[in-house]
Amino acid sequence: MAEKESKTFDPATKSVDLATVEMIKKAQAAGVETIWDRADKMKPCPIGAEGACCRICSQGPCRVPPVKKAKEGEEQKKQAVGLCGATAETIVARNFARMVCGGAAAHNDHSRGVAKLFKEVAHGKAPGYKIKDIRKLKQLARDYDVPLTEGEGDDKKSRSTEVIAQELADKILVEFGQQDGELVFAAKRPPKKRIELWRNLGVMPRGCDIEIVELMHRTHMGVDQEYHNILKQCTRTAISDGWGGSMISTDLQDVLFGCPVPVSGEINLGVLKEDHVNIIIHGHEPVLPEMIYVASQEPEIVQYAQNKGAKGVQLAGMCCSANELLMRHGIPTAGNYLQQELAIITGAVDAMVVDVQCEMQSLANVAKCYHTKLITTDPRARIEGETMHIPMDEHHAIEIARQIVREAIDNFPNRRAPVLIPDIKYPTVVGFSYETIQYLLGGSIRGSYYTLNDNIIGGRVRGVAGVVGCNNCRTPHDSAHLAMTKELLKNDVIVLVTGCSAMAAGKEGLLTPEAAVKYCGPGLAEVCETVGIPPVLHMGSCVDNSRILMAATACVKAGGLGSDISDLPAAGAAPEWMSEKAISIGHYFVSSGVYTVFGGSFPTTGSALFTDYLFRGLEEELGGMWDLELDPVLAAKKMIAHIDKKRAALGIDKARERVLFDMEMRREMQAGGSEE
Ligand code: XCC
Ligand code: SF4
Repeated sequence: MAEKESKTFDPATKSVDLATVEMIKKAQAAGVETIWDRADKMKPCPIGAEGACCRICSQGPCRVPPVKKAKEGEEQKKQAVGLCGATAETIVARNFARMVCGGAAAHNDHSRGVAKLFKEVAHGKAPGYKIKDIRKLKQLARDYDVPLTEGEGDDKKSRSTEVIAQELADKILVEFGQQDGELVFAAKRPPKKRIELWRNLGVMPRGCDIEIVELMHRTHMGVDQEYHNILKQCTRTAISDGWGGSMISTDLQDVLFGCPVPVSGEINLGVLKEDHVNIIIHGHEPVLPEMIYVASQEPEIVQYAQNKGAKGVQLAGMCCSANELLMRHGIPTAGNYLQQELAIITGAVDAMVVDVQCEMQSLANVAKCYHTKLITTDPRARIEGETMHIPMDEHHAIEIARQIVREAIDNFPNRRAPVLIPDIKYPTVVGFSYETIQYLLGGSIRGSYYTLNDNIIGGRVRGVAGVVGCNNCRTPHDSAHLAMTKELLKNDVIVLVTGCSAMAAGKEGLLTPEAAVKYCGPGLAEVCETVGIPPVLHMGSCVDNSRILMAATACVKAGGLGSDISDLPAAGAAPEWMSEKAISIGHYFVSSGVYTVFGGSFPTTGSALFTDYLFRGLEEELGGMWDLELDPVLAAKKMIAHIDKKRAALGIDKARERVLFDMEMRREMQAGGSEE
C-alpha cells in the first residue's frame, strides 16, 4: 500500500509575508493547529457563501442556489423558493441586511462605550483619563450646538472645558437611543447634495440603535419581502454606522487620546523582543490599552519586570487596537488579523490581552500549547477554555491595567523553549488623520484640501483610492492588498488605508516616504516627494474609515471636483474582506457615493437580480455601487477606469494626458543626450 500522502500544505502558498510563512512553518513543526489547517479541512459551504441559504425560521434551513442555464432544447429550471415562498432575492437580501446589522452593531456599540467613558471623564469620574484635544472638543461642540461661551455683552465668558464636555456627552449619548430626527454628523457633515439625496430617499438615519433594530425586525420571518425595500433600510443602517457610530468613536477617541499626527513606528512580528516581557494588545477599543500603555512605562512596573529577569516591557498591537496605539503613541504593531495565532507561536508572548472583535476562539488552544496567558477584558467577550478574565472598569482603569501588566510579567519566567521571533519588521510613518492631511497640504492657517484637488485637476494625481479591510484565510494573506495597492500607485492613484490593509502595506514598506519613488507613477511620486509623505496614507483603525469620509467631503468642499462625493475621481476596496463590519463599511461607502469593489467572494451572488441591483442599479440612486473582482490587479484597473470616468465627467481628463505627455517629452529630451 502506498504511503499516506502528507496532508501538510506549503506555508509559502498561504501568505506573501515572510514572517508569517516562517511562523506557519514553526507551527507545523510543533504540531500546533492554525486557521490554515482548519481551512484546508473545511471548505466553505457553497450555498451559504452565495447568501442562498435561509435559516431564519425552523421550517428551514431553505436552500435556493442559482440554477444552471438550460442547454438548447432543454426546459429552463426555475430557482427554488423557500418553504414560505421567499424568493432568492428576498433570502439573499435578508442575509446581506443581517450582515450590515452585525457590522453596524459592532461599530455603534464600540462607539457607545467610548461615549460613556467620555461622559465619565467630563464629570471627573474616570481617573487617569483626560480631555486631550480641546480643539477637536470645540469642533464637536459646534456640531452639536453646545455653546462655547455664556453670558452676553461685557459679561460674556468662555465656558469651562468640563461644562462643555458634560453637555456634549449628554447630547451624543442621546443619539444612540434617539427615535426621531436625524443623526447630527449625517445631517451636517457630508456635502449638501448628499444630505438632500438621503433625505429625499428616506434613508437619513434617525438614531444609532433604531436602524439596526428595525432592520433585524424587517428581516424576521415573514416581514419585509421586497428586496429594494430591504436594501433601503440597509442603507439607512450603514449610514448610521459610517456617519454615526464610527464617526462618533473616531472623534471622541481623538478628543480623549489625542488626534493622530505623523509618527514613526515599526511593524511585523519582529517587533517582539526575546529579553522583554511581551504583551500583545489585540482587539479594537483603545480605552483600556491607553492605560496599559501608561502602566507599562511606570518605573515600579519596569523594576518589577527587571526583578523577574526581563529587560523591560514591550507592548505590541494586533488588529485595530494596533492601529490605535501605533497612530497615537508609535507603539509597534505585531501584525494583522491572520497573525494572531502566530504571535503566540513565537513562544515569546507573555500575555495576549483582548477586548472585542476579530479575536479567534482558537487563541485559547494555541495559548495552551505555550505559556501565554490569554486575558479577556470585556464583559461582552469571554473566551472558553483556560483564559483569564480581568474586566475593564473605567473607574479603576489604571489599577486594572497595572494588574494585567503584572500578570504578564509574572508569566515571563514560565517561558518554555524554543522561542523563535522572526527577524522581520519594517519602519512606517503613520498618523494621517483627516486634520493632519489638511495641515500637511496647506499649513495650519491656509490648511485646505485644495492643494490635493489642484494636483488631481492638474493630473499629477489621477485619483484617490481607499484600500481597507481584513485578511481572509481563503486568500493568500496580504497578497491582494499589496497587488492592488501597487497597481494603483503605479497609475498615480494615492491610496488611503485603514485596518488590516494598512498593516499589510506597512509590512511591505509602503508606509514610508521612500516608497514614492519605488512604486509610484511619475506624477504621484513628484507630489509625495514635494510634500514629504508616503504614497500610502495610514488613516487608522476600521472605525477610522470615517476619516476617509471626512477627507472625501473636504475634497468636495475645497472646490473644483464637483459637488458631491460621487463626483470625485475616487474608489474604495476591501480585497481580503471577511467580517460583517466590512460589509457595513462597504455599504456606507456605496451609500456615500463611492464605487466599492470587494475581493474573495460576495455574499449575494445567490441572486443574480439582487446582485445586479447592488452592482449596477444603485449607481443611479446613490451614485455609488458595489462590485466583486477576484483578481486584485484587475480590481485596481476597474477602480482606475471608474476614476477616469469621473475625471472625464469633470472635464479634467485632458489635463492628465498633458501631464503624461510632459513626462514623456522630458524623458525623450533626456534620452536625446542633454546631459546635466
Ligand atoms: Fe478585523 Fe479591525 Fe477586518 Fe482586521 S480589518 S480583520 S474587521 S481587525 Ni477592521
Ligand atoms: Fe425557509 Fe421561509 Fe423559514 Fe427562511 S423564513 S427558513 S425561506 S420557511
